[in-house]
Amino acid sequence: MTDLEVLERIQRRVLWLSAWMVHAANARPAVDGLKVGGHQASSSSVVSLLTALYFQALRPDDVVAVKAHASPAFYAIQYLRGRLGAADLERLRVFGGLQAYPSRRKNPEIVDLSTGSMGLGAVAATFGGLATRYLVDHGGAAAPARFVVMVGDAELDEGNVWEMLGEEVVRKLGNVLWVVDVNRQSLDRVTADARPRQLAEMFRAAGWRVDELRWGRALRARFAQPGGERLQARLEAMSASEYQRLLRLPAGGLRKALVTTPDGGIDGTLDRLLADLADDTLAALVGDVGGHDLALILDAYATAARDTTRPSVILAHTIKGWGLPFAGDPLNHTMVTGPAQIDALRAALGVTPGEEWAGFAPDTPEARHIRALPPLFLPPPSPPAPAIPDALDEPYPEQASTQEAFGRVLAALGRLPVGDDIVTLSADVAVTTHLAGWMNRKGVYFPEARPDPFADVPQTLKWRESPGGQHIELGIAEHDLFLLLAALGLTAELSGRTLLPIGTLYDPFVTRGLDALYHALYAGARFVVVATPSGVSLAPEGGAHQSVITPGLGVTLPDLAYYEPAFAQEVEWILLAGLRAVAERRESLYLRLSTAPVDQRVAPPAGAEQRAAVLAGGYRLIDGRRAEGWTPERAVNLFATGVMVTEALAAARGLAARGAFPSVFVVTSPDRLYRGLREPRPYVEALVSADEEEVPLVSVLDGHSHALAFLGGALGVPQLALGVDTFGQSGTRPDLYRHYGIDADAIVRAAVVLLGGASLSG
Ligand SMILES: Cc1ncc(C[n+]2csc(CCOP(=O)(O)OP(=O)(O)O)c2C)c(N)n1
Ligand SMILES: [Mg+2]
Repeated sequence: MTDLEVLERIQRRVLWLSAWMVHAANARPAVDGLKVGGHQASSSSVVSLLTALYFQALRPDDVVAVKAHASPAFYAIQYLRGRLGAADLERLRVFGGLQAYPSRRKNPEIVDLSTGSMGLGAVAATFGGLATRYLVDHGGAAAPARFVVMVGDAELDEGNVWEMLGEEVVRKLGNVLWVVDVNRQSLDRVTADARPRQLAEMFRAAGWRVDELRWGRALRARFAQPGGERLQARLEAMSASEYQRLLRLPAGGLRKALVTTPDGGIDGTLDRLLADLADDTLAALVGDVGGHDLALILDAYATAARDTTRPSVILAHTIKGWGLPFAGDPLNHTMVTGPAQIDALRAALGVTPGEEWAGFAPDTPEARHIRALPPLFLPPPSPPAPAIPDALDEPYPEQASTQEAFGRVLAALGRLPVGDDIVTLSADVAVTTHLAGWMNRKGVYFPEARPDPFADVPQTLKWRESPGGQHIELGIAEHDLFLLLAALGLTAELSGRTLLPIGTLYDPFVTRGLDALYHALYAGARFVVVATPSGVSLAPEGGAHQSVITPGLGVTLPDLAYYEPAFAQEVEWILLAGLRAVAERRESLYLRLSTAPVDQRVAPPAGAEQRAAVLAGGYRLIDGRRAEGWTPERAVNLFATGVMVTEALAAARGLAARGAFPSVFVVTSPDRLYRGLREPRPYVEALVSADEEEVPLVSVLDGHSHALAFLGGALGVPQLALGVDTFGQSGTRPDLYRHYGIDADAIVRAAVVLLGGASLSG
């Protein structure tokens, strides 16, 4: 038996198992009345592509991002390769079992890279190629050696795919292979005709090697026969929908449809050319697309592997529902086989009833073939965590913004050994997010050294590009920023070397890449996001640049600690703690900063206890209880985040003058305080004393008020939550603070309301 015949037999089993797995999942008794789902059609279209990959072309140091909706086919393959048991397959979409879409974190023993949300996993995997390249250029091993990315054709409608293709560095990634499953169908319909041609041109324009598997060998042979070009012309001129329609016709009807001209006549020449073919043969021939021709696929994989100078893409034409009763049906995306259909499929694929879950017996050619294959990728052992210094002893000016402090902290880190593990990235805002000092020291990363034409001109930022650089500059593409963070933030798990990636962007544009950020966290990457400037404090820049909702995102995003420090020293402590959390793979950090200067002289003395409080989420800065005559009836607690500390301090002075007893609390992390509410003794409760049990509170932040609105409920006291609850606009800082009701006067007014105003003196 030839290798090709063995692979043919294996792919039939992959097709069967993937269809059966979904069928069985849907036949389970439904306790909640919900359809379980699964994707038989989407799996079947990549069965040949996956079989050729996993049973021949894949090397042990390759990782694969599998098309999300092909997970059943992927699981079937993992089973046949001995990495899953039949019992696992029976637990598709079961709680604690195999996930609906490949999840590295939920099924780490088999899934290399997580996918699911169209486009995101594919691009994160592509940037994995860049991460490997970066590691190699910084003295590491080329592991994983190659990133294979399998995607659906309609998946490429997602704009973030094209953001990635536009990055100059991507064309250098010879360790990336994309395989596009061109089944001409999306979820709803047959896709636009121009699409496959566009895909080829767009990849080519981006510098990729493009290989198109349009037709299989049988059809290609027919095209080469005398008159065959007429059949080829007819097939290639027709629309995708017309072709899909042909696939659905009974064999006899197909011939008629094929030879019928647009005006309803008969193309006699074509009819005569096909006369020697029986109806069934003709139907099989018309469905002979390249993406189901194992020999062509293997060739394409081998050729792609030889070109290591640029990324490759294989555009493989396939049939959605291949081998299934609903092949080519425009609505087959969600279809699941019924009982009669699965019986017919079982018979057609030669599966013995009762042996539905069987693999290959040890003495079969299939089993022998599989035993001879090199092993599949296994994640490396956890590397040691980079050592993060305990302190930097960096001096900060009397008036400093948190953004400026970040620049200083980073520059200080750059002078230490840990600086070698840090890689920064920015989507065209490196200068305005204070990275220049770091970049001047560490240089810009590019896989090849390129001269700086401005080298002889004095510049505040030197643009020195080399493979040794440690800053990666991206286009204005926030999805790229977060997906590159996703890749650089996963090298500990995939490459066995921990990087400390720090991405900077303007805070309002976090939402521009939010899906990608969500994916990066979901996939388990660990990194730091420095978002600056933020809020309406960026006054003259106006509403399109002022972030409002991001604090809420900071509170709600899982695996991401959100901090918004008030003072420079706090930036240092938080960044060091965040880097340690990344090094130890615990969580990622979102640092929301500002350009508004804050008087550092009002900061509390630095010390271990103060540092612990800052990291725990907040502390009391002004203690109203110390004032003479303090009484809880006239006490009010002001909770301020970030730059709002200045307004809160002014408000406290105003309130004290009116006979009230304000305390000022600095909330360094609304996120920590909120998460702490589930602790047996929430940290926020420890911030106030028993005699303050009924003291009302005012909260204020430069962002939407709801991010701190839980405090009153948590402490069981009345609260007025101040913040920016609508879009920003241009103005001076005082103008805007006044307009949005977050200035000292607004805080005083809110406190007076809570204290019942009249009882205050002055
Ligand atoms: C971001 C996102 N939007 C929508 C969906 C829902 N969805 C799942 S599959 C699919 C169609 C995918 O088409 P294609 O990529 O061609 O895959 P295939 O035809 O192989 O199933 C859609 C819209 C999704 N998973 N992710
Ligand atoms: Mg498709």
